[in-house]
Amino acid sequence: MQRQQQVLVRRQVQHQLRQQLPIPQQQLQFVFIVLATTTTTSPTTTPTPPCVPTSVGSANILYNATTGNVQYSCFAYAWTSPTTGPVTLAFQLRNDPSIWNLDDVTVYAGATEMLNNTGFETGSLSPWVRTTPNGACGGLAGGVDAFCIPFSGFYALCDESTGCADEISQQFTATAGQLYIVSFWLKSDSTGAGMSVTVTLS
Ligand SMILES: [Ca+2]
Repeated sequence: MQRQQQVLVRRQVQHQLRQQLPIPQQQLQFVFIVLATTTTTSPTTTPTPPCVPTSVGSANILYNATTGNVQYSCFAYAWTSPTTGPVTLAFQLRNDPSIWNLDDVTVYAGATEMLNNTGFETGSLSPWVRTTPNGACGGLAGGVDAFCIPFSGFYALCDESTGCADEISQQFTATAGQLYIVSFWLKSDSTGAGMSVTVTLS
């Protein structure tokens, strides 16, 4: 039914209610239909990030540190893609004294999640990939294991790369000028020398 007709029928119904006149069956059905359709609209709003995003423009480096927090900490960034095409969100992680734990990695364009296996709840790494841009390094490679400490759910990614950082990444297709809200939770099992984390979008 056209909007003008809907308004007209609604006014007629309101008028008849005020006058306490009997409402024709057809108009009553319309009232029920309007009530039913207005209560089943699904939300399409952007999810609220778990912490306030830092605006980074189109910078490639979102976060870079040589220390870590033993409690899970929230990180969020507002990033605008300078290009249209494949973009890689990458975590370069080195932890000589202990282990990095990473969980709930999300990239939202409006209400659309761009990544898969964001909380590692499949129990495996895919479609994230582990690469070694800094050489073979030592220690245990980044991966999803039962001993990783989750922020939520049952699984997380953990990384015990020593001597140099290995890289965990996932690609998505970006649109030039689109704003993306990136967020993740990160913790280190202990602090000390020989730790680094670098998060990039490029
Ligand atoms: Ca998880």
